[in-house]
Order: sequence, then C-alpha cells, then structure tokens
Amino acid sequence: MTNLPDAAPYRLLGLYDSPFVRRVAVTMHLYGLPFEHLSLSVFRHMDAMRPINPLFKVPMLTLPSGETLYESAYILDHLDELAVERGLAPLIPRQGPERRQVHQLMALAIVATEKAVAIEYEHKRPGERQWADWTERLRGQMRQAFALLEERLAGDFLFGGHLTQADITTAAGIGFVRYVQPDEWAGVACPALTALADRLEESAAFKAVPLDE
Ligand SMILES: N[C@@H](CCC(=O)N[C@@H](CS)C(=O)NCC(=O)O)C(=O)O
Repeated sequence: MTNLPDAAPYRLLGLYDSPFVRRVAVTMHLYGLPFEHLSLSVFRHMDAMRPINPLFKVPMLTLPSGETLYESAYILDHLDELAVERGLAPLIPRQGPERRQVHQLMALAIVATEKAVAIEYEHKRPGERQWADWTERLRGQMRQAFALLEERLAGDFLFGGHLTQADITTAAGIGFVRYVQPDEWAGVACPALTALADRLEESAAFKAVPLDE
C-alpha cells in the first residue's frame, strides 16, 4: 500500500457542471486522492484553456508525472488501478460477470447523460437553428436509458447492495439534468433513481464537488 502524497499532485481540468468531470472528482474523493481543480469552461474560458488543453475536451487529468489523460472512462480505469495498489476496493469490479454488469449499468447511465448533454447543446443554438424533432429523439433516448436504470434499481444501490461506479455515474448524470435542465428531469418519471441521487448528493464525496461552484 502506497502512502498518500503530501501535496496535491493530480490536476483535474473542467467544471463540475460536466457530469464526466464530476464523476472523476467524486471518485478521487472516495479514493482519498487529493487534486488541484482547474475550474475552466470549455466554452467561456477558451483563451485560458488553450495552452493547457487545446482539445477543449474535459475532463483532462494531469498525473504527477506530467502525463495527461482524457476520457473519463479511461481516467476512472486508472484511478481504480491506483485504488487497488493502495489496498482499496475498486468501484468497478476488476473481473468476471460483476465487472461486465457494472459496465453495462454505466453504459446506460452514459447514454442518458450523453443525450442530456446533447439536448443542452441543441438549446445553445440560435432559436431558428434548433431542430425540435432531433431534440425529441434525444429526449426519448435519455428517458429510455433512465427508465432501464430505474427498472434495475431494486435496493439502495444499482449493483451488489453496495456503492459502485454505476451509482456514481448515474447520480452525476442526474445531477447534471436537474441542475441544467430541471424541466427535463420533471419529465423523467424515475422515483427510485431520484432517491438514489438525493442520497448520493448528501454524501461527503458529492458535497465536496458541488455543481454550483
Ligand atoms: N466521453 C467523454 C465526454 C466528455 C465531454 O463530452 N465533455 C464535454 C463537457 S460535459 C466537453 O468537453 N465538451 C466540449 C466539446 O465537446 O467540445 C468523457 O467521458 O470524458
């Protein structure tokens, strides 16, 4: 088991209103990995971001070595490796059917979240360029993905009776929808998922990375 570093050697780039950034930040809190948070928007702070991240895609995690990682799924995979090295249980099982099942729940959460983000981008277009039929398709896909997760939520957690990355990713997605598109969430009839998200939002790791930063 490795000792915790004294300083904050990791640097996480991106606002917490990104559900992808937020699931990484929550995970780092749960694993006890201190990090510096660079709170820059890919839209509003392009000049400041350009020298750090000319891709304008977040999250981006800078490791103590200086290496930079993109794509929240790959970042989480690396964080799970670190957790295992430090003797912690990873939030995604390392192998077997458990790993596959948690991944598939995460896939549903990511579909719901990506469709919610796409609805938001559609709203950013000038009114005359917004495509109502496309938004309706996105809304249907988002609702369908949340409904499938709702069906799978029998107890307090989505898998195995304990917290996994499926719960975190789902709650981060719901947090985004509720924060950015409250009317959209009102149309998603998923009481069990709402209760799960409410519970996780009250936890220390979620409270440490508030959406309204
Ligand atoms: N699959 C990516 C999605 C990340 C993503 O779409 N991030 C958004 C913020 S929520 C972004 O960087 N948008 C700017 C852009 O795509 O140009 C991940 O999981 O890291």
